[in-house]
Amino acid sequence: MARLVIVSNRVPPPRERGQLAGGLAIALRDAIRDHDTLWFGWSGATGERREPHLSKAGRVSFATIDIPETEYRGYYQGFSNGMLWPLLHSRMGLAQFHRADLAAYRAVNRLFAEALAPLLRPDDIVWVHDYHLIPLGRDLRALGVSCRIGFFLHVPFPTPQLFDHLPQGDDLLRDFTAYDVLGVQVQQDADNLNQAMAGSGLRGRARAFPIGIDPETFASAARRAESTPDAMRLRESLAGRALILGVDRLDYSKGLPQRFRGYAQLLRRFPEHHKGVTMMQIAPVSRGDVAQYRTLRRELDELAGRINGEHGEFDWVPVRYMTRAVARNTLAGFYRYARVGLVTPLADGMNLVAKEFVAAQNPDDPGALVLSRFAGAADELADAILVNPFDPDETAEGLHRALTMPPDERRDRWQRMEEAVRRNTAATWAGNFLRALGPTAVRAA
Ligand code: GDG
Repeated sequence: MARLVIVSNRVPPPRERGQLAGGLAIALRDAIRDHDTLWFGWSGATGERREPHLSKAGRVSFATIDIPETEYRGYYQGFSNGMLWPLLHSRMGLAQFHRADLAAYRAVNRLFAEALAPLLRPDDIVWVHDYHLIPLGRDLRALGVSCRIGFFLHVPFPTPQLFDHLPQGDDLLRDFTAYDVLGVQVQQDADNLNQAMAGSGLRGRARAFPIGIDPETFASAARRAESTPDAMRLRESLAGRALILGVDRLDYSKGLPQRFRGYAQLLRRFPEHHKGVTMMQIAPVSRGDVAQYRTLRRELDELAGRINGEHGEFDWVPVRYMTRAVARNTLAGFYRYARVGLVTPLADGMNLVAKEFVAAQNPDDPGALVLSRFAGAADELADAILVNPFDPDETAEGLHRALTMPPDERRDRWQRMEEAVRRNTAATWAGNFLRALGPTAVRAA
């Protein structure tokens, strides 16, 4: 069987390599189990060293490289997260373009290619991940690499009209042509990317491969977590109030200020929920070194304070808001205990939180999901209460509906959502992609 080569900006940190716990690692676990695997990416360090750091854990070899300090900022904070991230999430107003950043982005991709090419064998199957590494395939081809190379974009792709704002965007579209398989999350992203490519005279062959989770593992973690001290403390602290739960990296694509306003609107328009609900938002800080993220954090601090000031009572705090991460198993227990999952990104490739929330529910008394129709997950989870997150009143109405939904309807909707989450798991996703990339890439399921 061919060797699988995974390339991503971040690779699992050394302490997680034995058990491969992180997001992408979980999604790729079955594929990794079936193959000798090389995982290639950034070491997390900056420096001038050119040779990769090599290590091995079981059947997986890791090769990581340092990025020169001078190029790191332009590549990572600059072009990847300061320009591409907002653009791909249709937030051009937040984007900052500098030619020097684009040059650094291209230079780092070439560096990746130069370090990776000598490690490759002709029958390897290479799978490149996400927007940091769009040019990598073409750079590898330029170095004579002939093996099969696929690319998966985890984030959305905007309309061609929006993408057209990117200076030298044509060049990036051409980069996509180097890949044998081009995967995106949902059909709308595939259509957008293919149209953008057609507009530049290129043949786009992007296809949708919606990512999933490992529902069994998540459900059993949630069942176990129900009786842990943390879950019991949460339950006690809520004193019978219904929990509305949000879990997101602190990122402006996740629609957090709009969500807070939606919740405030619930309290204003549906006073019967006063003292009957608590919203808890878990929002671990990410990309704290990018200015837009610091601004967002201040805005949320202020909004949470204002809602609590305006609606709170001496024995009721309407919003609980934490910027620290919670352990994964604890999180699973929180999902299970929540009456409502509130997932309202303004744009999201998929959104795994929505799927995790569904997987974690108690089948006899499942919670309701309020979901943005702009999350890729809305395609598969059509039985959620779908809302337009830009309208706080719609979010408030969705929350009211979720809080007052009869148990039978809650169960019916949840059953259909749970089937969808089980139908398309992380393993199905990786299997489908690798099968498209090469007939011998994975064993038939
Ligand atoms: C990108 C795309 C696409 C969050 N807080 C904590 C925590 N999390 C975990 C969640 C979930 C993951 O982080 C977030 O995944 P999402 O899919 O929701 O969002 P992104 O990070 O933006 O991911 C997205 C994804 O790639 C996969 O293709 O779905 O659209 O943007 O697993 O549970 N985990 C723990 N503590 C926290 O406080 N342990």
